[in-house]
Amino acid sequence: TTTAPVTPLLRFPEGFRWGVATAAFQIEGHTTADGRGQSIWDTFAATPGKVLNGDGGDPACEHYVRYREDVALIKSLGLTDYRFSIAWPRIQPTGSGPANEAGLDFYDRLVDELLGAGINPVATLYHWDLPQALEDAGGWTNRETSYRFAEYAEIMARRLGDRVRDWSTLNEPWCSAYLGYVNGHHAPGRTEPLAGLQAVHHLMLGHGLAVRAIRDSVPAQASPRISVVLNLAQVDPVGEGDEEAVRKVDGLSNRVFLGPLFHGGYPEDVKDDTAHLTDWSFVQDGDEKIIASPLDWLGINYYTTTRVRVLEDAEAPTPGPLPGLRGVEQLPAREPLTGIGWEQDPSGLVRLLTRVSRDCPELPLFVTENGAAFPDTVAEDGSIDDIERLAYYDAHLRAAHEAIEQGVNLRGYFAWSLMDNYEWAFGYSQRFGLTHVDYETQTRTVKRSGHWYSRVARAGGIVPID
Ligand code: GBH
Repeated sequence: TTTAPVTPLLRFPEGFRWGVATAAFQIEGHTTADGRGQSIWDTFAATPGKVLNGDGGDPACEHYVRYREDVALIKSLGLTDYRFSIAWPRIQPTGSGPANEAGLDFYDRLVDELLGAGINPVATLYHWDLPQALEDAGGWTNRETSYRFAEYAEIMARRLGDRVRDWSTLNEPWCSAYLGYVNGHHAPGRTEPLAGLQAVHHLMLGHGLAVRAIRDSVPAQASPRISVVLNLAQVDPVGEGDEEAVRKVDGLSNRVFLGPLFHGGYPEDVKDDTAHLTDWSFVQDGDEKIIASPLDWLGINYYTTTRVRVLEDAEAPTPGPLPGLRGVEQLPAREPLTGIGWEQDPSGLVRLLTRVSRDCPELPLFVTENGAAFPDTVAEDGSIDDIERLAYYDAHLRAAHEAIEQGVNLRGYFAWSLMDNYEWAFGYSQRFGLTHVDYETQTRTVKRSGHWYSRVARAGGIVPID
């Protein structure tokens, strides 16, 4: 399905990694197989009104039984890396206690299949599927969850650490904390601003504990490369005088994570901005040191951009997911939009990468997700001509290249996603895949964007749109 490599228009550095990403709940299906426990997303999806059309984690892409075919697909695209997540409830059905062998065995087989195909596995431990039993005990608002997460990390490092080198602890703690506990758009669907800040801290504490657990538990010969994946926001001011709005939104979106990871602790201005909600006494002595455990790389997920301005009334609450935010107006998305309604701004990726690079000069960076949803049309001959998605990838890869030229230490790029899948609160209505999935037949068909991305990966750089 792919043609011979061509000379790229824009060449990426030697050794640049070309990957695709997925997440367990979005692709696996078979949600009750082999002793898998219930996750907060099973509960949420089964709650009327939470997910479009009441869609749940079945069938998804039935990857749980089709993983061999999916690995072969990744191989056929000529990609170097596959970023996937492990479903905690398959490993510990209630979030604590002994591991479920059948669950471990699935990821064992997946990793072996990848290695056999010459694809580097990049494993994420937590992509939002918290065991429901832990949520029943308070979820990420409960400090105990951080310790449970580290135990789970240890189980996985012991089991896969001889073969998996690249680990991410959390995917997008911003989403877990703010969509899960502040605006309730994601599981567990709570709407308590204070809970959102507690969740931030317990996610980050869990991250730090997990980093240590992985380093302590992998086999002696293994040298793990450990990371966290953040959906950092590119925040721009509407005009002069709006810097204060940028500071606040950047604080709650970005620096609340980057601060304890790389700069010695939670930013004072973020604590001040949220003082009406909490005195941050949930942060205990020593926690910030644990969160600062050294990382080998940072994953950044980028989709869109945000413009903000100050409100005259600095105390006026700003509706939305950022806990306790006041005095800020977020502007509506501008054209061109993707099919899910998010603004397209490739230049925002350059600004974001150069900023993080200035912030953390030595740190290797990866774009761990980037992509676009559009409604696809399957032609008579079965082909999918998704030129809008292809153009989105082309523009964002050019942006990534531009960032590298500006000195950013960008080591790889993962498209979201390998295939159409369960898009959370949007159910199966939004398609992000380089590969089309027919949910009736489970047939995978590589789209025009997927064929193009395959040529990009083989060429080691951007190739013409044919
Ligand atoms: C990622 O989330 C997830 O990791 C992945 O599982 C998911 O499928 C993928 O992206 C696509 O959604 O409300 O208009 O201001 C990304 C979540 C998307 C959250 C952009 C913030 C802001 C858009 N982020 N969103 S808007």
